[in-house]
Amino acid sequence: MLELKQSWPDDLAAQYRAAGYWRGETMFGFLRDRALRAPDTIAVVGGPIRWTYGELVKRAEAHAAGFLSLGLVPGERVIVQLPNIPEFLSVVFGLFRARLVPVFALPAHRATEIAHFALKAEASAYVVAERHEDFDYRVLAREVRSQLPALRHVVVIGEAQEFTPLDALPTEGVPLPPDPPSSDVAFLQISGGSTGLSKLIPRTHDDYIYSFRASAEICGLGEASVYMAALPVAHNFPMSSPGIFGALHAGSRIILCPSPSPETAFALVEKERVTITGVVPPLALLWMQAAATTGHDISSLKVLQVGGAKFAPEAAARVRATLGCTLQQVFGMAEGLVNYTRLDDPEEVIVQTQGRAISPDDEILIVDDLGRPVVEGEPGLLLTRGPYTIRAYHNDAAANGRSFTPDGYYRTGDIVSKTTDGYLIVRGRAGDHINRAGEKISAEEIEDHLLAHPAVFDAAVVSIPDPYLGERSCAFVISKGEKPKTIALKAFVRGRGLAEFKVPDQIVFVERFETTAVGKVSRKTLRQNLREQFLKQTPVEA
Ligand code: OOB
Repeated sequence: MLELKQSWPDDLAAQYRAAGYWRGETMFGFLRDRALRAPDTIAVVGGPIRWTYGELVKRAEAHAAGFLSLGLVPGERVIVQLPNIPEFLSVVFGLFRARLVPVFALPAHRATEIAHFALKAEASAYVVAERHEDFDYRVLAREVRSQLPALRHVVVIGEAQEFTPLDALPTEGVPLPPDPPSSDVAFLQISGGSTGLSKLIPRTHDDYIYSFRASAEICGLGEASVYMAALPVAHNFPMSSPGIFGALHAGSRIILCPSPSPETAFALVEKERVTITGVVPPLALLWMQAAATTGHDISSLKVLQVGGAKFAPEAAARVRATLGCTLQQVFGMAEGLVNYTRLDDPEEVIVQTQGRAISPDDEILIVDDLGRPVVEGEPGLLLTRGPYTIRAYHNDAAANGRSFTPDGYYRTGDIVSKTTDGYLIVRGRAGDHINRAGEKISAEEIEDHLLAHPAVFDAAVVSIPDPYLGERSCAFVISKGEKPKTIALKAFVRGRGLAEFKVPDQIVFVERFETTAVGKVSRKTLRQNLREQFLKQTPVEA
């Protein structure tokens, strides 16, 4: 098994410790400390369940014993694919307690993605809930296991069929290991996947805890705060910006919302007196529209965070009037850097910018294509390094070569400009992914799936501006032989075992792709040209 590593140069690590960013806290340790201080405070609410901090810790310890009783040993990787249910927390903190390493998959991921994560991480176990939103995860687990016998255990929350029910695992009698060093990798996050398949992001206890503790401070979280997770909690935004972990660190209450529809979310805001939540721009639009006619009292909501994709200033300007709360723009990435507008920033800053970095030691460089710093205020490529931005992906030398500069900056692929106050404005991006309502889709990954179809000669996938999703995906396809039906081609891609959001929204058949006199144009230029031609012919609706 490959060792999990994430490290910073010694002098910087010493600096981050001296500055008090890295305090030696661990993922399980911080929760245990909270529970010692306030055992009877409610930590998490989901469906009919309400667990106190004390109960959550007890359950996590019981699960830790259960996982170790299966023969898993500290350091082994466990794929966790759970929806917004309280067991997400008890399982994940149980894994932390056992020094097992969660790999966070989204509920939307399917066999191809799970198998890829399992292979790359060399995972030995997989935890799912029996069903969620009419999808049976046992069917998925069966498919993945048949491809990957190394995935020794499948643990199911609910009716387990041939797998291991979480409930049946022993809850004691297995010695638990001592706390890990805080510089250890605590878990693997999944990258948005701008090129090819998603990469695995090793985050340490030190760096991640710093990011969500500081985020909780920026967001004013405290014991009286009620944080609602409306997006899938496995995503970095609702997990740590400040997310469920930041809320627990601050001693707040977490409400797990099963679906982000305004109906469900507003009812929970009213019932649980939610004070802060986070959404992606398309949901913010939907919520603003629904607020006009809702019968629910959402006046407890003080802060609406919006991030994951660019929130148009015109929409941002309407948040306060329609939802009666402060907007906070959040521009972050699972690799590290997160920027926030501050709650007391002038309205213009909140509406027009994507915020400024968490840490005084976040280093931000904005450069041109040749890596030279641009003139202040001008747009350029965003490079960053700092106390919670990774220096390397796990088990992916090629991606590391592309994604990090020799002096350790992460190439975000985002094109931004910076105001004189250090606030970033996202202008676009250099990479070829599609940001579909905050879900990142790699053009290359989808092209490869399309090319696997016998009637596809070539394919180029591009992003098209979309009034609701922000961007949607459009596949330009050259067929060979008989042209397949659009619906059949979409079904084919879906059938390859992919998250539904990756199935092209639109397919356009073309006769050929443009080449230049000197030969083939680059994929990048080809995608750009196709997008431009398409937009000329099909103006985007307002
Ligand atoms: C968040 O994380 P990821 O890893 O799914 O995606 C990161 C990418 C960024 O590089 C950028 O391209 C885009 O998503 N993005 C935004 C944005 N927030 C993220 N683009 C424009 N405006 C924004 N506000 O998406 C993420 C992680 C933590 C907190 C928030 C979002």
